[in-house]
Formats: sequence, structure tokens, C-alpha cells
Amino acid sequence: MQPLSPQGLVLRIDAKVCHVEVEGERRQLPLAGKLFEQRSHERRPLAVGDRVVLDATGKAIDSVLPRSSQLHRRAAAEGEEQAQVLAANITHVLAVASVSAPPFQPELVDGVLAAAARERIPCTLVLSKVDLDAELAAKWARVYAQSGARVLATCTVPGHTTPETLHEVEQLLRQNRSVVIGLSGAGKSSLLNAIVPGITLRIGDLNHIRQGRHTTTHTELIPLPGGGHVLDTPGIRNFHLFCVGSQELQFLFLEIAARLPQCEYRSCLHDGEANCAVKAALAKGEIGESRYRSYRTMLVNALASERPGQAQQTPVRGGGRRRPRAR
Ligand SMILES: Nc1nc2c(ncn2[C@@H]2O[C@H](COP(=O)(O)OP(=O)(O)OP(=O)(O)O)[C@@H](O)[C@H]2O)c(=O)[nH]1
Ligand SMILES: [Mg+2]
Ligand SMILES: [Zn+2]
Repeated sequence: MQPLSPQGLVLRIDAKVCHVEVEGERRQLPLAGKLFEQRSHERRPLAVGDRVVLDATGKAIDSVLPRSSQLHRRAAAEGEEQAQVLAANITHVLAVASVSAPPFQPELVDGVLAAAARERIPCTLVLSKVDLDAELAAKWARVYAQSGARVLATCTVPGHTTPETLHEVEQLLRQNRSVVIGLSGAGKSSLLNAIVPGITLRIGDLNHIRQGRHTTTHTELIPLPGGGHVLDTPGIRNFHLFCVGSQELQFLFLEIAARLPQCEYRSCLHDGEANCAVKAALAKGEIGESRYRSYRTMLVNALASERPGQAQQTPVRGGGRRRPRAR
């Protein structure tokens, strides 16, 4: 009988080699050309967190096992749209966004939350550097709590730390395989250093980051001493959803999805139709303006890609020919 091919866990991917944990040891294996043929819509055939099967020699990757989940975004590529898988087989997304330095970017955060919702991966928003602006921190915490997201405000500066929320993040990390994602300089690596005993990830200075350089340069899967794994990632500048449909989008914003049944028109896209419950909630301040703005920007882009050949344009306004919901 033939021996079973060994399996491994992808810990890190460099330009030509891939670091894989096989039977408790770390091996560097080449990225074989045939892997690139298996997933043509993805920019790279493998992602950190993937489980792989090695060939009989144990020195090359033969295939990638199906993923239980993936966090992916639209890759910045020319021509046909491609996906960039930032992490595979994860059970939790930790979106880290500083309230200041660098400034909070709602559209990026909303992209990450929507991508996690799309894959049904639980997500936590960490509002980092709350020591820099308590008022802004309270504002964003309100907006996202209202959206239905779990929000934790943190500070890792010695002497000013937020022990309760850091402890909550620690618990989440311990119970999950989490990917930590956010702008460069948001404080992702600092957060992990403050929480995980024994790790010393490189921390950037903000001048370096302002020059467009990342401190963390590759995604690394780190086993945690008390259980769980965490993937520290290099900073991202934007987060656009990969091939999202205009009808799908509304389900990725929890506070919009919750109000759909109250919209008069079944096909309501919440962009000017009559008797729209989402617009009514927005007017009452029950949905954050920045959240609605992000939704609408994504909607315009989704509609534009559904009608190839047409430039990005404003979605159809008014209830017009749409059929009202049967009451
Ligand atoms: N004031 C303040 N500064 C912080 C806090 N956390 C981190 N910083 C600073 O923010 C800067 C960037 O921190 P990093 O942890 O390297 O950020 P990063 O998100 O890992 O950045 P990349 O690896 O480039 O993606 C450093 O100068 C940290 O000292 C905080 O809670 N408060
Ligand atoms: Mg980092
Ligand atoms: Zn509506």
C-alpha cells in the first residue's frame, strides 16, 4: 500500500518559496507552476492558512485542500478582475483602525466588515490609539455599535493601556484563527505585541509609514501559546470587494439588511426609491452617514460592473417600474 502523502499548513509565502509546517517542522517549499493553473481567478494560488498536500518526495506542494473560509478582496490588477486571498481557513477577522495617525478610513473598514460578512466570518473592529482622540473614538464606537458590529477601543501605550479591551481581544485570539487587518501604521503589530506573551513583532515609526513603507512586509501565521493562531498582515491601503453583485451588497451591511423587509419595493436598492426604510433610518440618525456612503459607493461600482461598457454612474432613482412588495 502506498504511504499517505503528508499534509502541511502554509505559514508564510515569499516570492518563490512557501513556508509550510509539516508534522511539527517548518519547511521551505517551491511554489510549483501547476498550482497557478488550479485557481485562475486568484492572483496567487496559495494563501497563508491554506492546508496543502505534498507530493511523494515531500519536497513540493501537490495540491491545496478546499478552504473552510477565506478573506479576499479585489486585486489591483489590469484586465480581468482577480481576487487576492489575504487569509485562508480563518474563524475570525480583527479589523484594526486607529482613530487618528493615520486617520480613520470608514470605507476601508466597511470593506473589511462586508467581506467578512460575505464569508460569514465573525469580525471585531478594534479602534486603536484611543489615547490620541477620545472624542473621535467615542464617535466611531457609536457608529459601529449601531451597525451591529462588535467594537473594542484599545490603547497599547505603556501607562495608558486599556486592560479590559486588551483582555477581550486576547480571549478572541485564543479561541480563533484570526487575521489582523488594517491600514499601515494602525497598530496591528503593536496590538499583538501587547497581548501575546513572548512575541516581538517589528513596530514601525510613523515617518517611515508616511513615506508609504510598511513595517510588516509579509503575512505570517503565528501560533499562540494559550491556543489559537493569529495572522499578522502588512498594511493595506484600500479594500474593494471582489465581484460583488448590487443585490448581494445590501446583505453585507447588517443594519441595512435588518431593514430590508420594511422597504416598500422588494427590489429596493435604498438609493432614492419611495418609502425606503433604510433612507428613513438614515434620516433619523439610526444608520451612520459614513456607513451609508460606503454602501452607496460600493453599489455604484457593483452596478457599473454589472453593465460592462458603461462608465460608473448613478444608480436608477425612484420606485419607477419596480413592483411594490405584497403586503
Ligand atoms: N499613540 C499610540 N500609538 C500607537 C498605539 N499603538 C501603536 N502605536 C504606534 O503606531 C505606530 C505603528 O504601529 P505598528 O504596530 O507598527 O503598525 P502596523 O499596523 O503593524 O503597521 P504595518 O506593519 O506597516 O502594517 C508605532 O509608532 C506605534 O508605536 C497606541 O495605542 N497609541
Ligand atoms: Mg505591522
Ligand atoms: Zn430601501
